[in-house]
Amino acid sequence: MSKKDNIYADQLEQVESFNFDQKVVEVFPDMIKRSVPGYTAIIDGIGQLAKKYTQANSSVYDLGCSLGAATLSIREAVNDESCQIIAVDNSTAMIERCKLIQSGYNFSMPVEMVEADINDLDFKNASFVVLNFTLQFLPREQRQTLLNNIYQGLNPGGALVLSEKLTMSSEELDASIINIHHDFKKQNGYSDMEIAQKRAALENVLIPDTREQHYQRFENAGFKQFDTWFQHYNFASFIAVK
Ligand code: GEK
Repeated sequence: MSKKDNIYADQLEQVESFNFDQKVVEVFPDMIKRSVPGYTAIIDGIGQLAKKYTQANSSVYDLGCSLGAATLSIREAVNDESCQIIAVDNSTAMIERCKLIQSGYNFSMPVEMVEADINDLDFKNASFVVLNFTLQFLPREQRQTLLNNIYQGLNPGGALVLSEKLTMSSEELDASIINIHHDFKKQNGYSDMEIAQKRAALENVLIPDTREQHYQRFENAGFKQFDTWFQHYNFASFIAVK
């Protein structure tokens, strides 16, 4: 059981920019479930999609794996010892805890956990790649290059799953869905102050794009087939197939 997320419960004199440090690691499973609508359904869906797209003797990548929730879902669903999962995160605190968690499960699919910047990876023989709420934390100018690299490393028939917080297509709609998302957080026990301070911490750190921007990047990278397979409020998950 993860500890309750109280990071922004007290009034802070100054709200620092959000980063994935030890404090966040301690409460991460609670934080992400209470903050991201549809998170559990997406994690389950990633397992099912992995089962469909993972090819024998290939690699699966979980990019920005945090504590490895998607990795676990894939390991459980695919359970093929001819494949390997490479789970990558550039936060030392996250990857250390991820190693501890993954070692507690005994699935046949080998998993390698790597502390690295996902921009520096050389993707090879990949059949399934996951970017579950990670791309939104990269500077915008790095996003297309990463998608290009993933596309180049994917085998034909392989798939990328990309989950992101979205900006809606009009300002009015965006404001109204953001309000509904804040209500979702309130229903999950966050106070108005916690929501406001977290929002300030994520300013210029989590930079959401529109669905159209994501679709354009898929197209630019070379993907011919892509669609939204899940959406809850302004949180969506896309699949793109090579
Ligand atoms: C999940 N996928 O539970 N290189 C490597 N890792 C990065 C980089 C980078 N350049 N930038 C950010 N990260 C997970 C949830 S959380 C999303 C992903 C959230 C990592 C960062 O350290 C963090 O662990 C993760 O991306 C984003 O399915 O907290 O909203």
